Amino acid sequence: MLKLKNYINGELVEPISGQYLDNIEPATGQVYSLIPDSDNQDVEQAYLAANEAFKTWSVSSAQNRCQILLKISQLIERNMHELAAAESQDNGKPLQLATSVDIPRARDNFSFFATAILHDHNESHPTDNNYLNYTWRQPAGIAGCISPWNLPLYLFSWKIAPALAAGCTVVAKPSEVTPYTAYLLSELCIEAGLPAGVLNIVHGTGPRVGGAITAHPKINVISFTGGTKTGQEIARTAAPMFKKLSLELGGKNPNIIFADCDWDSMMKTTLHSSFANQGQICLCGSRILIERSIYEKFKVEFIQRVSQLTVGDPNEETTKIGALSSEAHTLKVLSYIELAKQEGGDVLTGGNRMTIPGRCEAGYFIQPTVIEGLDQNCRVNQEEIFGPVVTLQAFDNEDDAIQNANSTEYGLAATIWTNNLQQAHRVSHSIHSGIIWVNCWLIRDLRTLFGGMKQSGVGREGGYEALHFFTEPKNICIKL
Ligand code: TXE
Repeated sequence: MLKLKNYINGELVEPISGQYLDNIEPATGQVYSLIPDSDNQDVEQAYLAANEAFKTWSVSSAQNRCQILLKISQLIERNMHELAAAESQDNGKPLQLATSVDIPRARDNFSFFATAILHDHNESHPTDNNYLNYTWRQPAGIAGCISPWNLPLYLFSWKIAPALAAGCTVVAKPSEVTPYTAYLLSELCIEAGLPAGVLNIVHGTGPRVGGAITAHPKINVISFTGGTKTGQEIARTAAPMFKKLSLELGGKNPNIIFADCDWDSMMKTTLHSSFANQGQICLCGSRILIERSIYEKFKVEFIQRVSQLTVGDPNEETTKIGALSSEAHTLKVLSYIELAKQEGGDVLTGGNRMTIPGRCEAGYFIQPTVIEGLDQNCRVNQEEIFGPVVTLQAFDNEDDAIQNANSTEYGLAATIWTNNLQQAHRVSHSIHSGIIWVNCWLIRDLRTLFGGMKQSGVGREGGYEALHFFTEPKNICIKL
């Protein structure tokens, strides 16, 4: 059976304890590889390697870092098919989605930050013509990058690429639920000639490996994407050590549909924003708020189209909805569907676990599910479900829509559908979310900020902000 290894000091190594965890393919429910069950000893080895490598990597030229990161990007492109197949097998997502979104975006993360460092700039401020203040940025140190299972290589590289580009060295931990593409990336880094110790990848569980990274006194920058509860725990550990912290956490995003919207475009994109990646994208619009005058029309057409989405083997080209990431997560999502019924909701379509005959008989599949009749304050409309489950709610006017949209503890993203320009701006300004899409969804320009408000996290990533997060800026003031 395939045995994944840690990537420490430029080499693929076994965990010091010799212990391994099962890695399960969600579409089949079968163990298909073993992953290192690493602990704080492995994290310490990774730290020592990163610390040694920092001496040279942090002062190497931008051109040198650019060339190596571009090489990694090119190798991802060359291995696109293998990486997409690994991502789909590891995570349960349709192969087509991994091929068209996840892996190309991982490739682009490396090429974007590789070239961004060539164009970065710092500020200077002459003061009364007597003094010159300027900002001097240095790599912040050893970065700990911890990523989740929903977009495995995409989010892993989203953290690692800017950290390496900025001159940090890295101790990284992919999710233990989806470790495979991070392992393949370590092979590509060796092939690309990334110097030993610049990137170290330690596999294992959250509390043992992620906990050891967060608690390590010399790993002074932490970039984390995952659940809000985990984010709180990381913040509690990191705060007394005053670590630099970026937390990209959950969402409960509103998708606000006004009556004057472009219907076909809205309907097509809303299907996607509700159920892409089985609803396991922190940016999915899980609360669909619809202007009352079009509520019934929307409901009828949406349910009809949702019920036609093909749930099935991620390898099949026709599959739109693949498997959920794990048995535990599947049970969690199903428990929310039960809770919705207890809270008075009507399941309009879906609502059940599915068995896919053949190879995927024991996999983790749930029908795409649409629920109505729930109060905005009930748990199903307040808590992140992170699965193929959306709720429908009607609103009477703009104020009503804004009030409902802002009614959760989360503030990651929102989508607004309207052809009224003033309304689009007004509502965008009133929604408490870090990202707002108007008449579109999931468009990412790597130059733009990314991140949430409220319980969706702290720190914005994206563009030069992401590079600068991994630097320690100084102001230097010189008398002229
Ligand atoms: O995430 P965790 P889980 C949400 C979603 C999901 C819930 C829990 O609602 O149902 O979070 O998912 C590592 N110290 N999102 O439990 O545990 C862990 O090993 C340091 C939203 O899978 O937060 C993994 O590498 N690290 C989301 C990473 O944290 C720890 C994506 C994320 O796992 C740790 C995923 C600890 N104590 C889930 N415990 C998004 N925003 O995209 C765990 N980890």
